[in-house]
Amino acid sequence: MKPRLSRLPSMDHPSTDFFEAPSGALSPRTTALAARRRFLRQAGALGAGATLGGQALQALAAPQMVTLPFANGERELVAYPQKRPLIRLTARPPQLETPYSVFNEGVITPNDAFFVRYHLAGIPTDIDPKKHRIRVRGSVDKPIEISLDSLKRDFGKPVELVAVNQCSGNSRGFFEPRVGGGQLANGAMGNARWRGIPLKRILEKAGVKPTAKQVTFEGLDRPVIPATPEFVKALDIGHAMDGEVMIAFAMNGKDLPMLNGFPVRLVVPGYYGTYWVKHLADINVIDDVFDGFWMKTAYRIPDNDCNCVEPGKAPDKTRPIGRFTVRSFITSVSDGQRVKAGQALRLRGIAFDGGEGIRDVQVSADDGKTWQAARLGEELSKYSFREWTASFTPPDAGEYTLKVRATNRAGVTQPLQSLWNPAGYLRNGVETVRVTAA
Ligand SMILES: Nc1nc2c(c(=O)[nH]1)N[C@H]1C(S)=C(S)[C@@H](COP(=O)(O)O)O[C@H]1N2
Ligand SMILES: [Mo]
Repeated sequence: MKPRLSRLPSMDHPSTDFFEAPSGALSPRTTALAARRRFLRQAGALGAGATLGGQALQALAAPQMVTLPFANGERELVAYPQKRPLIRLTARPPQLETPYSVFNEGVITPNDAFFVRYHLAGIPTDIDPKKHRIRVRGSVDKPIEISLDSLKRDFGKPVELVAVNQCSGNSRGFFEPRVGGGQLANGAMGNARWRGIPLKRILEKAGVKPTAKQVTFEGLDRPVIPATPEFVKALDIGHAMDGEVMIAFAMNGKDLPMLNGFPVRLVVPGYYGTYWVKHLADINVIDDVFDGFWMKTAYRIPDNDCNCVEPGKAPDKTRPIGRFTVRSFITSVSDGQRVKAGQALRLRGIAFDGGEGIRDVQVSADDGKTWQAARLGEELSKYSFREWTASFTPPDAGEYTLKVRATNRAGVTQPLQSLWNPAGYLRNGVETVRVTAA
């Protein structure tokens, strides 16, 4: 079937905010405008364009482009503050993908290469960490407000965990038939060492009432028109209290980059990035199931065994998205690469899942007819990218179709073909790379 954009609704699309008139005039927080400009001014072509009369400057430095491997995959590479040039999906709000080659450089994604996803155009650009507070309220014995200093000082020894953050819509651009929403390649994922305080300790300090059912989370970003729902996410109380969900204040040993949630964000190991609320400022314990837009309407998957539907169909029933599917990638060779016949080719890549941990990775060099076990690297945590390596010597000249397939410790394996759902979530079919030996 010819790729086409389906008319079905998608839930991870750039919000309506993105299509509005330029910021500032419409922003409810006009005081933030100056700071925003200052921030955006550093943002290469974008900021310069916004403040200095962009045409002249843009003519001086034509933006670097990349082409993602699907129709309409042309993107600009743009360097935002604290970031190296990343693949820009949208400018307002900023949505940036990590170039795929970064995943071959190591198992940890550097902060300056880590992807960025926002829904609302009113993003914070200037936060005073001394003034930031995390408010804990709702169905608790004692509402509290926590400063950054207090978070680091009064809640016990910080914990560290290496965990993948991946957008629900990662790899959406590869769906066929195509689906609406941000057309992402494989760069809306990253793996970092997060440091922070377990959410459990904070909720315990406030004293969760026995009637509590869920906890909601909100950051500092805001819609720029009242019709756009604020970005609020919810976790079940048992999940929020599991001791693993973390309020992180550091990423790979440094403060969080502004665009990744400075000064604090939620880390929800094994769960899609939508729950990893950035610039966390409000925690509300509630006695019912939260029915805000980003839980009740958006970020939902078919509620059946495969979490899939026949292409073009709408699911009968949906539920909120949860844990990552099992995935693996070949990072050391790229599609179309020329290699030497009779010479060992080193294959390397990464695998991860929603928290069972990776049990094994298999590679095929004959389009999936036969498979060999890859060697697994160190397990930094069951939530981390796991490195794998293998070697393949193309016996003759010709084309070889390489595939990689991971299985997690629950025995769940990637499907050979990706399953379909209208929002383009959960993609995890076996990845293929073709090389030509000569
Ligand atoms: N405050 C806030 N937090 C947010 C979002 C947002 O729009 N606002 N988007 C979420 C989504 S959908 C994803 S995929 C992750 C992305 O995290 P990153 O931008 O640090 O890569 O942030 C999550 N946290
Ligand atoms: Mo996301």
